[in-house]
Amino acid sequence: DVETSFARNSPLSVQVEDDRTGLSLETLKRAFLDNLFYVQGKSPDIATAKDYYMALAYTVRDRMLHHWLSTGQTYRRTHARTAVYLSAEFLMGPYLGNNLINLGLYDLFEQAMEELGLNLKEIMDQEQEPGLGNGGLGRLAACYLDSMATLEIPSLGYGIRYEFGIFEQAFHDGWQVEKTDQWLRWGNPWEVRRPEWAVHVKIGGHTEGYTDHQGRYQVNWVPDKVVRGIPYDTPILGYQVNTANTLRLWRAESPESFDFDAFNRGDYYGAVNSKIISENISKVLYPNDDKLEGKQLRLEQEFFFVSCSLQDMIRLLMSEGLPLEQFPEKFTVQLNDTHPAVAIAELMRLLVDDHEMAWDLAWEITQKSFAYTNHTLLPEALERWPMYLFGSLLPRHLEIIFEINRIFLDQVRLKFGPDNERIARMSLIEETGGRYVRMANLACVGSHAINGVAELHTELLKETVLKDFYELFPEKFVNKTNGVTPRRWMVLSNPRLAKLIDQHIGTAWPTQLDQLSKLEAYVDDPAFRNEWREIKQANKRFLTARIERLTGIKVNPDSMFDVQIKRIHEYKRQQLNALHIITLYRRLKQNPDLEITPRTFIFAGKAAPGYFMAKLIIKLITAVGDIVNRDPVVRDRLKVVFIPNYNVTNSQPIYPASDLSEQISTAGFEASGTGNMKFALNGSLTIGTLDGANVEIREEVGAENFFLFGMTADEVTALKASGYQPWQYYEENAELKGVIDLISSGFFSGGDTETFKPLIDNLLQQDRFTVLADYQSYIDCQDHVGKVYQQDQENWLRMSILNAARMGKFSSDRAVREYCKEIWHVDPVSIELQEYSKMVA
Ligand code: B1H
Repeated sequence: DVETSFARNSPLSVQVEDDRTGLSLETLKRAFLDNLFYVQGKSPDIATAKDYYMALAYTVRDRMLHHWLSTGQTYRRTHARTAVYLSAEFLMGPYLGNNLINLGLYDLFEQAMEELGLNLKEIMDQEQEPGLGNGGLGRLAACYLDSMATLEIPSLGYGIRYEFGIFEQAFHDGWQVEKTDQWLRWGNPWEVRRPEWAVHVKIGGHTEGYTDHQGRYQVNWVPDKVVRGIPYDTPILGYQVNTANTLRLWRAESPESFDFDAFNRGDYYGAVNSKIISENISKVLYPNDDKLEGKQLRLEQEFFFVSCSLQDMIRLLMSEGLPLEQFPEKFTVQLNDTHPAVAIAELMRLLVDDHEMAWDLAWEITQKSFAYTNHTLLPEALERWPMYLFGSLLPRHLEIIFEINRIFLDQVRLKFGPDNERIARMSLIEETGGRYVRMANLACVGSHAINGVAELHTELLKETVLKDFYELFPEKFVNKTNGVTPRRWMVLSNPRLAKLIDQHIGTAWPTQLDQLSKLEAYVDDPAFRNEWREIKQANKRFLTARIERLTGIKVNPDSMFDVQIKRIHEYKRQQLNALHIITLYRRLKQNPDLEITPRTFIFAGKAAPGYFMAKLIIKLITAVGDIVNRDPVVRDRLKVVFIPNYNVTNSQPIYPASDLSEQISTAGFEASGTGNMKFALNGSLTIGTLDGANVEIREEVGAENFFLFGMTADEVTALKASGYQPWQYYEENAELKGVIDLISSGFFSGGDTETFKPLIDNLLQQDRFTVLADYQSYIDCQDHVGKVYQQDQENWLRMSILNAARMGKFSSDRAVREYCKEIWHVDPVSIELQEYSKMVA
């Protein structure tokens, strides 16, 4: 151990700590200044805030490397069975604060910075988060990496190092405008480029059959381009353990820096161009959440990172001296939705073509290796690739998929007889009007386990989109309700509440979240209740200041903070929330002295750039805000704010400051939701439908501590089957009619009646997400919410405490433990820090 006693302020003290590892206050300060000088090349007098951030990040990273190298060495030495998470998205959020928390060094670094006249939080604010995901699916991957490391599960995350992550959202005249994300502009101190483990990925071309020297028929894939994948590794620390796992993201480059053929022909620009084309693959994240964009480049991205990752796994296997047949013992591979499902065909190709393995053995290995998580029932999100497109990029994979399909459909016929409709539905190839490769079908056939992300979602999967597969493979289906990491979503983002909890129930709860139930003992304790209330107030004041800085709007921290933060989507029904705001506004206009609960409506979230209706919903919210926030009749009793550029960084101060969590999706459409969990964990109450994980949250916290409204999933289905006519709800509900008419009149659009017409027409005529049918139930429920908040504050507080106390189930640790036990069969491996001298090969 390099720690030595250190007499502060003594001129005689001898410093034997290493600046790269030492943990004393003096060493941390010295190390920080050293990195500022030698890594950033700055002296303190000319250093910028970004320089301070970089110097601090390197100082923290230096203290992670020992964990990281020891972890890798232990896994190699013990041939540790490893859980691989394959995901097109990892929405990691800022690393600095999280790494300090997980190292247990947050307070120490805070003090070190203070002694240097700097402020840790201000330095943390400099970090540009890697926005390598859209929303819940990408953030779930990040929470699972945190939990796997904390549970000491050997694991690897594989994905794409997008140069441009999710766009930055700005506003122009109340409309969303997109600006490109530049997260790499200032450099990324957390990653290490590993060119020595680069791999080649073939794309396009054709296949050729030949007979090998043993007389066996083989196939050779002759591509028309090859790209190089370079891994960039980031250490993923567990909380208060030595484990540091790896997130390995691939960047696409050209195999040589020049196309030498073109170069020799004197075509310099052509040569450089081929490099640019290769690099396109990892250039930008597709910004759709829950919607497929059938673009060639997207398929190239999916195949690119999958092929890189599988080649890398085979390299790791062989480097441990293990035979290829051991692949499913060494690795278990979780497919995060179908985005990486082409892995099933690619592993078959690698085994059968490149490693000359017999088909049946390769198929056994493949099925044993993969498991598939479905994240959505929305038909528009189900990936299907036009067959010609798929075949032109991946000719060999299409052949392999045909062969998998031939054998699979024989199996279907064997079980169900000649049921042609069933066969048409289950085929890996869709042939009804255009031919498509169905990725969900491929994922189901090629995996040994299939899971949904909340109980209701898994049941609906079995009854609807995957019904045929459930009937064929009932044993493959399991539920794995999502979870979130309490380290980021409590310890880091709500330090005041975390401290209060520590003082009452001890400090084990961040890794044993069920212990929060011990808080129930304090629900009637006046001192505890008081502190709970004051912490919420303090968090609200902090957010109030932030809102003013970001939007210029002054909100009242004593009003109810009514919050809906998530991607903007019609099924999530931000428009229903807007209808409620307008309802309250009309009531005030009609009766200015009406007693209402003062509320601040807080929205944040991005709309996919090509999703017109979502952008129009944003415009409606900002337009309503423009009127309501200024109208003197309102007397500041209602405020509407749209916090721009929702991302992990900006979300962290919002959950702890919320009173009411809006989880109002049409029942049956939100697979799980994870924001719902972050709110309740931080003591906000939910107004919600029986959708996704809301159902289970309500079960845990108790029906009396949850504001339920709206139709059930079955009722929604039944209403639609009976011929839903939304305009009838409009005709028959005077208040709803008044609200809709006010929007139609141009009241919120400067007299212009065209702006919101598409939205209104859609609600009255289509209303796919039954907004009008749920309107009255929502309004009644909101009226009740307002009453409880205003007139029964003691009960509200009690409900808030009980919500947090009963959220133990929703830790991502619980979810990961379930995956480990029931799908992956992976056990923890604890890490002892190695001595460097023993790490020499
Ligand atoms: C979820 C997606 C998604 N489900 C396609 N599906 C994408 C689909 O880029 N694409 O093409 C991107 C994302 N994301 C979300 O997953 C669900 O809507 C949430 O309900 C769920 O909580 C989350 C995590 O399971």
